[in-house]
Amino acid sequence: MSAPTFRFPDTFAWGSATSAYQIEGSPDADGRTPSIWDTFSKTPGRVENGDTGDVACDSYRRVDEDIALLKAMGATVYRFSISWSRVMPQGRGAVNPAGIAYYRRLIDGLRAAGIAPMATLYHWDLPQCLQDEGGWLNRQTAEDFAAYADAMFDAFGETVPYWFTVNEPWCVSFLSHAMGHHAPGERDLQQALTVAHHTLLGHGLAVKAFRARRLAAKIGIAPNVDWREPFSQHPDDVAACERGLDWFNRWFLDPVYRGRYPEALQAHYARLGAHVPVQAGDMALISAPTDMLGINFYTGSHARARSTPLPRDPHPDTQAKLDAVLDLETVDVSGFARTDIGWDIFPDAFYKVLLWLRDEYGNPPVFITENGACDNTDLSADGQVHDTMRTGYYRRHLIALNRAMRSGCDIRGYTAWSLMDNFEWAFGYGKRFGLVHVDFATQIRTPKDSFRWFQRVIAEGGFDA
Ligand code: PNW
Repeated sequence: MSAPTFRFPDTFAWGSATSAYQIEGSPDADGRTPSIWDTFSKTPGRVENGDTGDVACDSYRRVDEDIALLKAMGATVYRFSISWSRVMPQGRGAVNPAGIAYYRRLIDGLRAAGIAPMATLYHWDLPQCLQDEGGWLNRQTAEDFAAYADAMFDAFGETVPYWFTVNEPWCVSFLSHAMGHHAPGERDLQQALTVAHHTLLGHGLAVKAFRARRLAAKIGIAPNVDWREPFSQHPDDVAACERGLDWFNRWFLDPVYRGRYPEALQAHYARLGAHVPVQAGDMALISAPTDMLGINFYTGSHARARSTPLPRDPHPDTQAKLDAVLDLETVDVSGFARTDIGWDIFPDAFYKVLLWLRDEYGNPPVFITENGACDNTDLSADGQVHDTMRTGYYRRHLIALNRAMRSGCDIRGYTAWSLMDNFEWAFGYGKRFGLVHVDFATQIRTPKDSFRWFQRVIAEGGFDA
C-alpha cells in the first residue's frame, strides 16, 4: 500500500475526549454531591427539553465498555475529566475513597489497554457547595481548586501522564457569567472578568502544586480558541478581528504565556466600569511555565468593523457592553456549510489559528484536546450510522492540522470530541457529537461510520486524499 498523503508522526497521540458531567450519570452514587450543572440543568428553562446529566451515558457504571470502545478505536490516549464533587464532596478537605476508586478503575483500565490517561481537572462541574460561597467569584475557590488538584496529583500523579487544569476558561467566565448560557447562568461583565481571573489563578496555583511534587507527568491549560478572518485587508477590518482575538484568545493566553492581560481591551473594560481583580503575585503564578497547551477548536468566522456607529453611551445590558467592546460584525461571506449545531465548517480557520498560536506564543507543544462536529444522523434501517458530514469535518480538519504541522507547528496529539454522544450542556441530548452513537433509552452503543474512518486513520497514521 502506498504511503498516506497526509501522514502523521509515529509518536503522534490519537484518541478521543469526554467530560464527567456529560457522560457519567449516577449523580448521587457513592457520596457524590451536586455540582452547579446538577442545579442548573434542574432549573426549568435552562436546558433544552429539561434534559439533565442524571443518567447521561451511564459511564459511571459502564466504564469497562467505554474502555473497550477506545481500545477498538486504536486510541493511544483518552481525555476525560474528574468530577470534583465525586472525589471531594465538600469541595475541600477529605477525599471520597469511593470517588477515587472510580477514577482508579478507569485509569488502570486504560493503562491495561495501552491507552494513556489524560485528565482534565475542571470541566465546568463546580461543587454546588462552593457555588453557595460565591463560586469562582470568590477568590478562595482558586485556592480550593488547587487543593483539590493536589489531592488528584497525590492519588494519580504516578499513573496519569497528562493533566489539564481548566477546560475552556472563556466558557467558564464569559459564556457562564456574562452571556448566561451555561451554569451558573449570570449576565454581568464584571462577574466574567472576576471569574476569568480566578480560574486562571486556580490554574497557576494548581501548576505550582504540581511542580512541588516533581512528577514525570505534563501539565497545561485547555482553552477554546476562535479565529476571525478579516473580511478585507482594510485596516479597520483587520483591527476589528484583532479585537475579536483579544477577547476570545489573548485574554486567556496572554496571562499564561506573557504574564499580562491585553492592555487595550483591559482599558476598554475599565471604561465600562469592569476591572480585573489582580493582586500582587497573581500574574507570576498564572504565567509559570507549563509543559503543553490544550487547544479546543470548532469553528471560526469572517468579521469586519461595524458599519453603523455605536451609541455614545453603551446600554447597561451585558451583551451591549460586549458589543461595544468588540465593535465588530460577523459577515457570512462564503455560505459555509454548517454542522447541526449551526457552527460554520471552516477548516482553514483551524490552520490559521494554529499558525497564529505558533507565532504569538513561541510555538508551544500543543495537543488538540477537542475538535469535532455535531452531526445528528441517527441509526439507519441497516442498524448503522452513516454520518458522512462528521467524517468530512474530521477529514478536512485533520488536513488543516497536517498543513499546520508541515508549517512547523509543534502538535503532539489529537483527541476527537467526542468518544460518544452525550449531554451537550444547554442543548441537552438533542445535539450529537459522538464517534459512537448512544441510544439514551437502552444505553446501546453503536460505533458510527466516522468511528471506523477514524480507526483507519489511527491504524495507518494518516490517510489518502
Ligand atoms: C466545548 N460556545 O463546549 C466543551 O469543552 C465540550 O464539553 C462540549 O461538549 C463541546 O465543546 C461541544 O460544544 C463549548 O458557545 C460550548 O462557543 C459552547 C461554546 C464553545 C464550546
